This record gives sequence, C-alpha cells and structure tokens, in this order.
Amino acid sequence: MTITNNHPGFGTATLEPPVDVRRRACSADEFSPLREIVVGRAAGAVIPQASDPSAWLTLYSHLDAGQVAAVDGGALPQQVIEESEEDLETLAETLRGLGVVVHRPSSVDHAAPFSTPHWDSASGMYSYCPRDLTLIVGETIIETPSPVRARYHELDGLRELFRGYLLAGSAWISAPKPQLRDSLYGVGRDGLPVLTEDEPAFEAANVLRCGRDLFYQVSTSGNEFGRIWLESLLGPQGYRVHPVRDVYPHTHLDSTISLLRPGLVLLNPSRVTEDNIPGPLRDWDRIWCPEMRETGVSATGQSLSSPWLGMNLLMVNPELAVVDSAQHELIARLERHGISVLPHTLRHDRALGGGFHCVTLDTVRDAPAGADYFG
Ligand code: DAV
Repeated sequence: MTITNNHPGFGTATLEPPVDVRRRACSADEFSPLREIVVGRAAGAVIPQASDPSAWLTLYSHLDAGQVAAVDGGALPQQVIEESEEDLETLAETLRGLGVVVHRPSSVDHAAPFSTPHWDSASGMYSYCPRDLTLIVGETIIETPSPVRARYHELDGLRELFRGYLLAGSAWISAPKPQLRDSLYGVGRDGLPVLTEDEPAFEAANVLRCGRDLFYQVSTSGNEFGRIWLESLLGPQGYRVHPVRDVYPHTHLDSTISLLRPGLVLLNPSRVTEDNIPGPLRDWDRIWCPEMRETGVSATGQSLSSPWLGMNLLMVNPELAVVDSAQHELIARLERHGISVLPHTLRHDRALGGGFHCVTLDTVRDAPAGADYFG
C-alpha cells in the first residue's frame, strides 16, 4: 500500500513500506516455518542503574536492596559490544542462508537521559532483545507496557519496520502507556522487589504463543493487571490467555518453557513440576531440559539472567532449532526427538540477558492464525 497526502501549500507526502517489507506481519506461535525475523543489536547498549527501582525489579529481582546497591550499570565494555555484534551478525547470516528475511533495529541513542512528569531515567537500555517488548499475535503487532522505565522509548528502533508492516496491512497497537509511578514498585517480606497492581504492566517475553492459546507468566515483569488487559483485547477475538503463576517469579517465560512443535514442549526442571505445569501442556510430550553447561557470566562480571538462558532457543521450523552450542546434552536430547540443531554462540548472553529467543522477534511465520493445538 502507498499513501499519498496532498497538503495544500506544503507538498505531497508519499509513504511506502521499507524495501524489505513486502507482506504483513503474521506470527501466531513459536515454531511454525519462519519467514521474517528481527535480530537485535548490541551497539549502544546501556545497563540501567540498579538504583532505579524498575531496573532492580526486572534485572536484579533475585538480589535484595543491600546486594543490588553494589551493582553498577552504565555502558558495556567495547569488547562485549563488538563480540555480541559479531555473534548477532552470524545468527542473521545463518537465517538469511535459510531464506529468512532478516530485519535489524535502526540505531537508537540509548545513552540519552529522559524524563516524564513522574520520574527521570538516566538512560535507555538497548536493542539487544527485540523479543521483550513487542508481542505479535497473528497479524497484530502489540507494543507491551514494560515496567522498566529505561525501556520506555526502546521501540523507537523498530518504528520504521512497524510503519512498514502497517502499510502492508498489519494492525499495530500499543497497550495503555504506563505511568510507571513509584507505587508500581514494592518490596516483599523477603526483601526482594515486587511489581504491584497499580496499572497494567508486562513484557512481551512474559508470553508464549501457541495459535489460539497464549501462556502469560505472572512475575516481576508482568502483573495480573497486564494479563487482564491482554485478555480484554484477545478474548473477544477467540484467544485464550492462560496464566502461568507460581512457576518462576523473575521476569520472562522463555527460559522456563519452550514450545518446540505441536505436542512437544521443553521444560525447565528447576521450575516446572508435575503440579504447576500449565494445564493445556499436560497432554503434550515433555523434554525435561538437562542441567545447563555454565558458560560464565562474561566480561562484565554481572549477569542479567540465570544459567537457564541455555534453553532459550529459537525454532526455525518444527524440525530445526538454533541452540547454544555449549549445551551438548540439550542438543542431543532435541536430536533424539527429531529436531536438528544449528549450534550458535552468543558470547555475552548472560551479561546482556538474552539467548536466541530473546534476541529475535519472529514477525512472519507460516502458520494458520488462531490454530487450535489443544482442541
Ligand atoms: O531464566 O533468567 C531469562 C529470560 C530472558 N528473556 C532467566 C530468564
């Protein structure tokens, strides 16, 4: 679609999608054959200061106030950035080689401070994890209301792409803009930070999609109010949003459950049990993830995620996965279940808090939107 607007006395504006956007976004699950994807960027990454209560809540929620006081934010060492850029480009090359159209976020100045009437943020964060803030459900692009103040403008890097998808026929919406006042951030009796129910707040990576069913993890990066908002949007369209509660209280769902193909799921044995496995998945075959081979926290000495990032994999199609090359036992188990593996490396995955699912956002997969995998 091309839009032309003839402004009297101003001129003609013509809007066209970027050259690499030729079809609308359409992605309804985590495993159908991949056609287009965003691969993140490490350039310009800034780790928010832990004195920001929203950063404590989502980046260091396993630390108490005393421990988090010792954590340093700020720009990452140049070597971490450069090696991560190399690893992301290698991933992008592999995907292009498979015929997948790869988009990259445009450059954003994440170091710039900004403020709202309620708070100041010393910086933004990064474009490393495009998974985190955008949820694509069928042909609808949903910008999610992240509780992290530093991430307020992060999607600037994807605006051009989303404008293109809108012109190509996708729907593009945002959840109510969160205010992120201090009252959204509490501290529990255990001294650990808590996301309150002040307003809807969640990140897209709290959610896994499986046709007309979605799994929503209630945690430090997604509250019940956020689930209610998502349900209010998707319920009337025939989707079912299943709450995942009391499984993993810290941030995202994608190092806890990986949907591999219809009927087969990878589960994190340190978090998922026979008792708390989400109801619809009870009838699926399970692969229990083996212990992760620790690859270290990398040059910064700080980690934004647990070692289970090793199970944060990307399905290219139901028979092919991109998996951390260090996780030999996991790779062997996947292969035994008929899934071939493309071993790849993200040398600074834990310092930056993102494995292969996090650093990507599949925008087009060949899948029937609204397919029922549990009927
Ligand atoms: O297990 O530390 C990391 C998920 C990142 N998207 C974990 C969660």
